[in-house]
Formats: sequence, C-alpha cells, structure tokens
Amino acid sequence: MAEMTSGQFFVVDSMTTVVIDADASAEVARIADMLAAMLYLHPATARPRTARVVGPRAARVQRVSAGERLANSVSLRLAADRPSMRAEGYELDVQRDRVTLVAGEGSGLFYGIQTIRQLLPPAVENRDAINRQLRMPVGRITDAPRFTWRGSMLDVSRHFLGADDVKRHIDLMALYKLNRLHLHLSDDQGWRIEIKSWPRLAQFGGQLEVGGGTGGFYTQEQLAEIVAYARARFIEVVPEIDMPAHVNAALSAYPELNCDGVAPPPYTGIVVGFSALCPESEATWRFVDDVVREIAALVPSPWFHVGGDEVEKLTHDQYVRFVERAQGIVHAHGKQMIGWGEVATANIASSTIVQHWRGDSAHVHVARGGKVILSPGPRMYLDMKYDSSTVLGLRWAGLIDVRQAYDWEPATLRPGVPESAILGLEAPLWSETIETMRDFEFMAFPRLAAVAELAWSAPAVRGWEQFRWRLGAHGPRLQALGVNFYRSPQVPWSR
Ligand code: IFG
Repeated sequence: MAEMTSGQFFVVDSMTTVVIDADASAEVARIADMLAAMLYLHPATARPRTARVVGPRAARVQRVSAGERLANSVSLRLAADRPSMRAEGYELDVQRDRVTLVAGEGSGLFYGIQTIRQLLPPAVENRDAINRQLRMPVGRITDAPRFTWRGSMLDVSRHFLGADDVKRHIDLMALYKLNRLHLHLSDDQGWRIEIKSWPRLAQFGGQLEVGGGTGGFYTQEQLAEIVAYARARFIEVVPEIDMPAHVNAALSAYPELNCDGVAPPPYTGIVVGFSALCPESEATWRFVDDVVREIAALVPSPWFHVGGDEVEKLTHDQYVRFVERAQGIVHAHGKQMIGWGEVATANIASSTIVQHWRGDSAHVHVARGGKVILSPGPRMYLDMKYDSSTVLGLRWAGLIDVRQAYDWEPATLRPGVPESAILGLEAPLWSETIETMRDFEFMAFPRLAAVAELAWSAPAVRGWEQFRWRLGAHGPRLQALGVNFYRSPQVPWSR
C-alpha cells in the first residue's frame, strides 16, 4: 500500500547519512553498506557494464543509539515485534528531512532498498549523470510479497554462461525482488558443474555446447561463489541435475552409465528425449548418489531439482521407479526434491515440489497435499520469441510478448491448483538459441520484470494498462544499467 505526497521530496546529498541502531546485527550493517554504496559509489547492488567508482566518499553508515533521530538520514531498522511485518515485508516512510525503513527480517530491508532505488532517478544505477540530483518523493509504503517463490531459471547447459554473467543476472534479479535462481546444470549438450568423484563429467561432458562451441563448466569453488553472491542478495540457488533423460553429456563421459556399456558421442543439436540413464545399472545409482551428495554439500538451499522431464527411452514403470529411488537419495542428503511436472505421476512425497511447465499433472500432486511452482510454457518460457520477427528463441509454446507474460492470474491457471498450493512462479530461460549475455538479457528483459510483479503484487494492485506505463518509465533505468532489453511495441518507452 502506498500513499505519496506530490511535489515534496527527500534529497540525497553529500551529507546524507545511512543510520542503523548501535546494536544492529552484522547483517543489517551489511545491508546498510549496500545502500550507502548505492547512494555514493557505483551501486553495490548492480554492476553496470560501465561501473565507475565516483567521488572521494567512503560509503557512510553511522550507528546511533535507539531513539536518536538524525536529520538528513536514511535509517534501517529491524522490528520483529511488528505483527504487521509479514515475511520479506517492509515499511518505508519518506519524509522531507529523513527516511526510515523498517522490516521484520533482513530480506525485508533488502527489498525496501530496492524500492528506494526505484524511487530514485535512474542516475543512481550508474552515476554517469553524476550531477543529477538524487531525490525521492515523500510518502509511505507498506509492502510484502504475495508468493514466496519468485524465480528465474537459467539453462547454462545448452549454452554455457560464465560465472560473472550469472552474477550480473543475480544483480538484475535483486532489482526486481526475485529470490530463487534455478540453475539447469546438466543436459544432453553439456555438464556444467565439477563433480570430484566423477571428474570426466565436467572435463569431458563440459567441453561442448549447442552448435559445437567450447562450452565450459563451473568449478565447485565457482559455484560456491555464485551461491554466496546470490545469498548476499537474499536469493537462494536451486541446482538442477536433469535425469533420467537429458543426460547425453554424462553418458558420453562414462560408458557404465549406459545399459549397453557403450558411450554415445557428444551431442550438440537441440532434439530432446533421446537419452536416458540405465536404471538397471548400479553405476547409475552410485552416480546419482555421488552427484547429489557433492552438490548438496555445495548449495545450502533446502532443494535439489532432479529434472524428470521428457523421458522417452524408459517405460512408465521404469520412470516411476527411477523418480522414487532418486527422491530417496535426495532426502538422504537432507534436501527436498523438486521435479518438472512429469514427476507427479510417480508416488512422490507431499514435501516434493512439482514445477508445472506443460500438461496437467500438477493437480495430482496437489491432491496428495503437495505444492507446486508455476512455469507455464505459454506464459513464462522466456526462450519463446516475442513475436514472429524475433530472431532468437523458439515458438513451440507460442509467442510471448510483454502482455502475454504479464496479463494472467496464477491462482486460476490450472483447475485443482488453488493459490494455497502455489509456492510461486519461476520463469525458465532455455538456451538452445541463446548464446551470449546480451542474448540472455534480450529474452529476459522486460518480461522478467512482468514475472516479478506477478509474483510479488496482489491482483488488486496490478493491471496491464498501468503496468505498461510504469514499465515504459522504467526503460531509462534498464538503459542506465546497460541491459540489452527488448523495446516491445506494446510498451510506451520513455526516453
Ligand atoms: N522443454 C524442455 C527444455 C527445453 C525447452 C525449450 C522443459 C522442462 C523445452 N524441458 O521445459 O529442456 O528444451 O523451450
């Protein structure tokens, strides 16, 4: 809820101080430093291509005793006692002489800072217009998200995306208060994460990508770095090792994973469904256990995604038994399982999360008391072309311009899948045709902003007509961040 007072502003100037309680936690101090860096240096929460460190000032955060009121300050405070403070929520009060931001937990403060960022002019993003006055309108905002799962999925397997580009994507996710980064770490064309007990997976399985390019992979240190970078921005990384299909890269690295003991050649096309781990081979289950174990130790989030999609080489019975046995391994390593919609046909635990992308299995899982993540292809697959003139992308799920991505209601998407069963939304970006970071950005933005609003805001406070104008006014910010976004003709982009 927002009440703004027109014509009055809080002006950020060289004397503005970020203020926290004397006994504030290290986490609050870290978040305050991010705000200070955003106000005085190149934004610590976004790394524009042309980041410049400007001005002699060190980021300034002052600890003050409770109750002390400093003028010309932005104060951050935790108030866990506030019953109105829902998880991830915050209250922002902008007055002419001071700004106060209160939240129940660190994530709420972080999201409040993203709102402060968006109330300030785009110049705050790259400080190129260093002399532009940084001011924000006076008013009060009380805010909290509708869904707890607000996700972006990157397919780094069809085409590999380096760790620095993944971190830039994390920066951009943070601007939109997204909190789940699902990394699709393996597929037919590439294995993208080092597994120390099976070294050829990355060394051999990671050397190619769609089209025959040089591919690549993350060392375990690099994945740990990505995870830390994400968590500092209240984003949980969700690792996916797709199985039992989408495994040609693993099969080509280890003959024993194949039922006939023969390793197929590496594959760099874009056909799906032709590969499968051999359920009868004990090597397969050593492989699954070792891979889950090593990745579970690297990624602190509670989830492990086993994929489970597009299995054409196993019988239904083999598939169901595979999913159930894989679930036992994921649980043995202390994680909750996630799988694409097909896994709902197996006898899975109600604690398992089903990620709906096509077809009609989600209600089966809801009926057993399970929860779902919605990723409906025709609305959320960001590898779909915007329109028939878009060069990048596929179109099997239809064309998705900005309105198609924004103008729908998750709670009424699937019969038998009510809001109470929906953890939230996640927008997959598959990379069969997406090669560079600029390609990823072109397909992700501005549609990911539409997804973020759908996942955060209640239906009562959103609508296509007003969203398109707000998105148009948001264009200069994307420009200031150096994002290669698609200028949809549906949106009145301001200069
Ligand atoms: N479906 C496949 C993806 C990818 C996608 C491209 C899922 C769960 C089509 N599986 O989406 O691997 O090929 O749009």
